[in-house]
Amino acid sequence: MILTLAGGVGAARMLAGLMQVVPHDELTAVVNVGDDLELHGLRISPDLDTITYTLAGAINPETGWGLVDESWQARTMLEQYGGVSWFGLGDRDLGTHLYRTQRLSEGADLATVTAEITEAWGLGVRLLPVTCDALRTRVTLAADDPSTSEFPCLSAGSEISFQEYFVQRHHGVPVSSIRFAGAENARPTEGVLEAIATATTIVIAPSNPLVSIDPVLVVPGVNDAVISRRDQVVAVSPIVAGSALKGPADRLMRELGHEPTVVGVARIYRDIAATLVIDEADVASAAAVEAEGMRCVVTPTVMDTPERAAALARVVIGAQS
Ligand code: FO1
Repeated sequence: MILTLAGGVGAARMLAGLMQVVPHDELTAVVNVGDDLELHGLRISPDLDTITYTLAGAINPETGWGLVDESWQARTMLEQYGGVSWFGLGDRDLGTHLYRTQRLSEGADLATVTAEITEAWGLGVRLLPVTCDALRTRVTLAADDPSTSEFPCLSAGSEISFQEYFVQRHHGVPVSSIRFAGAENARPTEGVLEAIATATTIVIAPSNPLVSIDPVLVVPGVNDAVISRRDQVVAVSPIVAGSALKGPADRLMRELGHEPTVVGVARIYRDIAATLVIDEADVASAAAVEAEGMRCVVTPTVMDTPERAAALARVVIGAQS
């Protein structure tokens, strides 16, 4: 069984590549829930949904989130009322949140509901939320946020939710710290620790190390479990030539004191992963990565076609030390 520690878009592409190479029922993903939010009384799990929709071939290609062939009637009504519309919920996507919210209100846990949703999409891959307990990524601003006239200006030191940072403020304001509220009381979902213990390879997807992978590792028991399998852990750098392919990973790394390079990524992952896979653009840094105590594998890591995602998946599976 191949286990992937997963955030959103980068992880979805990695899993889509692995699906071409490995039987679907041999793939498990432990997915971040720190991006989750409650809005309009609905429970929304962006990373679980982005992975589900991508693997189902139903992701909205323009945005990288939500569903293809989407309509926005409900959002238009919200705008008409002056309701909350900064977080875009399409009419089809709303069906997912309505179903999840109803099932959770009936007492089903997030793992059960996720299994029902992936089953309905016909996915053979097992998606496990890292925890079914409340865990939310919170971001403290390093500066006043003048970036949005339509929302209240926030002063340095304000703490907001991940989605208020990422979407409402367009991740356009510097961050001074991140915390994962609820982590200390969160229990790993049933099956997570066993999957880590029994996987033949553990892939750390090219997701944001600080706001997608850390909130997975922070659930009590998970980090130690991954460390105990370090030789089988292969991380894929989300940073290519000093930049993130999507989202604010490079800026966040810099703002939180990490070098936004593959060496910076190596320093973050070296305790839990024996191997780091970096893009050919960073080949000159391979020796510096190895100097951090990790094996370094150089290969194309930009998964802009299914063929490239499958090629990367083959390298990752074959890369463990
Ligand atoms: N990202 C945006 O930039 N703008 C949005 O309006 C937005 C809505 C949205 C709705 C459902 C969903 O599952 C994801 C959504 N995202 C949106 C992406 C979301 O912010 C994810 O957390 C990011 O992809 C980071 O993981």
